[in-house]
Amino acid sequence: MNDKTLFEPYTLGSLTLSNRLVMAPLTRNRAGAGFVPQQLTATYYAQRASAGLLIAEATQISQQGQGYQDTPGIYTAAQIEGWRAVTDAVHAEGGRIFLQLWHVGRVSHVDLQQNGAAPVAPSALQASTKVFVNNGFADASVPRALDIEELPGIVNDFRQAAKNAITAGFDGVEIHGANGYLLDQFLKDGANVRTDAYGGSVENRARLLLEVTDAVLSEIGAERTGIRISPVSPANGVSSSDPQAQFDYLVDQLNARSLVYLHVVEGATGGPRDVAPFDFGSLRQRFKNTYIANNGYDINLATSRLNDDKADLIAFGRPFIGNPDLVERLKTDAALSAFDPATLYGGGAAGYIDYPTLAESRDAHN
Ligand code: 8OZ
Repeated sequence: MNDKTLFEPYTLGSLTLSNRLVMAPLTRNRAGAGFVPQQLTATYYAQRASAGLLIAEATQISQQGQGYQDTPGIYTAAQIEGWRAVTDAVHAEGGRIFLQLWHVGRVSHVDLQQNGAAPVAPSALQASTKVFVNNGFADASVPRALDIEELPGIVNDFRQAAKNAITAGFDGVEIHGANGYLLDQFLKDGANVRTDAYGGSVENRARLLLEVTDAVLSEIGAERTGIRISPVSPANGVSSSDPQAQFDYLVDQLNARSLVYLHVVEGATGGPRDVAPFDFGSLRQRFKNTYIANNGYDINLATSRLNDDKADLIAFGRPFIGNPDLVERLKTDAALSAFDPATLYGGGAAGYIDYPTLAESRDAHN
């Protein structure tokens, strides 16, 4: 047996990661005015820099791409500057950090859009989901279908956001193709009933995501471009009649573009892994670069999937919230701390940067 562990270094493109543990992107709604990341956010990520790779939270590429209050952006000079403080703090701790590029599509609210406009979507079908806005949860607004002439603008917003992320000091970007947001809405026929070149067949539904990928690649290079997908997740009200055919095709196309990694939410996002029949091994086998597995992992499942060669890196999400030193805790078989759900979305330092490391909690007791 080759006995791979989570705690050995790993080569990702041109980067050496200190271990195989990835911090999954987590939405925390703590951006300041102008959707600028604050110093608190630099502290939060620097505290977690012992992960082999940090994937910073979903970050909108434009105002149109925003779906929740106080999420950060990467389309203004002030946002780039705010993120620069984050990447500097992480790099000073020896960490590596990618930024997740996000357009929410129909998972938004008129109060978050310019001049109260309707959110945009592949088709004018309302998402059955809630968004966090005006300090509470509200139904996602009824969207309008994007005109085919608007799609190049969205592709260009992703391209510019990737460029901005590199300017801000990120080691790379992750295209958010998961969880029922814009690119996943195009992929899945429960949300996409278009009759043009962007709807209908498996190839047509993948077109926007692949155009975005090509634009990002041409801007920053394949070695700095990863992608996240969630083939069977019902997150934010999406559904697909043919997920295996759709994602086998998509992953073949992504593989041909030599993206640095494929990050897969295996099952229902933040929920059961076995939500629907799906052969994730097929994606693993089709994609020759790094496969990052996510969803409901603990150390035993992580180790067994690495040893069975089902994944190269394992992404943990929520356990990182209450355990800034998650790597050390897993390595030493220490107890994990729970997080406070009341401070998950929004607020300040409390429940964000005040979770102690093991060593800090021992000191506090002495
Ligand atoms: C939780 C709350 C808001 C957004 C995702 C970006 O699911 C998110 C998200 C998660 O990918």
